[in-house]
Amino acid sequence: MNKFSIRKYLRDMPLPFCPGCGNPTVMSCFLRAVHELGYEDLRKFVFCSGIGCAAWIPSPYFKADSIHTTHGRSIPAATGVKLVRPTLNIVVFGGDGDLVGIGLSHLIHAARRNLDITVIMVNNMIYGMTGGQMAPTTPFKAKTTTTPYGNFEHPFDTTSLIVAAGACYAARWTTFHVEQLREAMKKALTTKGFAFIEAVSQCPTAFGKRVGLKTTKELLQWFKENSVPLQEAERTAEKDLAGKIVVGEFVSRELPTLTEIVHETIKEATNDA
Ligand SMILES: Cc1ncc(C[n+]2csc(CCOP(=O)(O)OP(=O)(O)O)c2C)c(N)n1
Ligand code: SF4
Repeated sequence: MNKFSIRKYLRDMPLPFCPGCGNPTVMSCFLRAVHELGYEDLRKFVFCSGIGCAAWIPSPYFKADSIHTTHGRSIPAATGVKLVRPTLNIVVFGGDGDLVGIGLSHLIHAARRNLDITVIMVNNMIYGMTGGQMAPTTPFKAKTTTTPYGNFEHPFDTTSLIVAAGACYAARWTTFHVEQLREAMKKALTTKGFAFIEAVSQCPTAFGKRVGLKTTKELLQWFKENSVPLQEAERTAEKDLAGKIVVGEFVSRELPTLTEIVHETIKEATNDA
């Protein structure tokens, strides 16, 4: 295998992320995964993203075809591309606000339909790009610009939700766990069916400074100290998991995909006609 060079996959443009942001880590894990799977370029991929900092990971920086949609609507665009170009790898990148705030129903239904795409959700627990408003993933009691006295609500366990909706592959890691994140991305990309990765990631600018974790180092330390492997979490009382990040592979299974069923149905209907 050739030596990994991130430049091979990127256009020559400066990235838009703040210093210490987790998005470049997620980007680099993904491109390494692509390299280790033997792709010398991104010609076999189409990337879809909505609006938000994480949505800038693929577009326009990847040397690839990409669709930058409106906020929350990346999965409907990905659905259309996959149905008409079933042999391409369709990958959605988005923030937690994009995918489980405004875009939640699309995400659940894509998992239920077993749409054969990979979704990478960068969960920085906040609306980063718009300045740090509370998201459906913001930890209980966390201070944000819209919850200055602390969040009243409990966050979604998105990965478990997506498993329950029918995904074939789902895993959660943090930007502290770069090797596991890259391996999970490789599995997601080689899964037949709906694959979901939750990459818990640091936003020092809009999240960290408000919750008293001012630097990237402190945020990564927090991820390290509060992560609980899934097998251990299964033996732990629910109350002891409050505020913890359960990490690991939540599901890996094979089921017929939407594209297979749609194309099979078209073939049957055409033969009957
Ligand atoms: C329909 C619509 N509503 C609201 C917005 C404003 N908006 C842009 S990005 C965003 C949320 C960004 O948060 P997230 O998706 O978590 O991504 P991050 O920036 O944290 O990576 C919002 C509310 C918009 N662009 N369009
Ligand atoms: S606001 Fe947060 S998520 Fe957005 S680029 Fe800056 S550090 Fe990253």
